[in-house]
Amino acid sequence: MLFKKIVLAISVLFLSACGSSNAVPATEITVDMNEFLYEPAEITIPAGQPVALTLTNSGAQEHDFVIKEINVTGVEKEGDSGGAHHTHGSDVDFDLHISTSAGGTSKLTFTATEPGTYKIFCSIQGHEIAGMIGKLIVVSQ
Ligand SMILES: [Cu+2]
Repeated sequence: MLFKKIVLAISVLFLSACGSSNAVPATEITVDMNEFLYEPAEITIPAGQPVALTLTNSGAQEHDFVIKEINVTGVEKEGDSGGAHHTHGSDVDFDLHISTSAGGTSKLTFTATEPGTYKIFCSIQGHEIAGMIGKLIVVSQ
């Protein structure tokens, strides 16, 4: 349902951009983080197109957004609050990772190249086991 709306929004944006540019605008998605969940916990995005993920943290603790293994290109981060808080990994181990301070906002832009279902989790100690997990679904176009 949400994905159809996103596709429609992209189509409208693309049509309105016709003649001026061939660039596909990024799909904009906002995910809120709190103790101890992602809202929404399930995100569906198109493969091969840029996605701009805005992560807000309405909680009282720092949270992060991690996907351990995913094929991505064009990764850009804004407002990453990442500190040395990781208990079972680091940027080196994670294909996608951005941290957001309590009350803060960060932005992660990327293009997922392989359709599939990927697990999202918070790498801060105790959060994943407390239920802070989600699902990223990448669908082919
Ligand atoms: Cu967390």
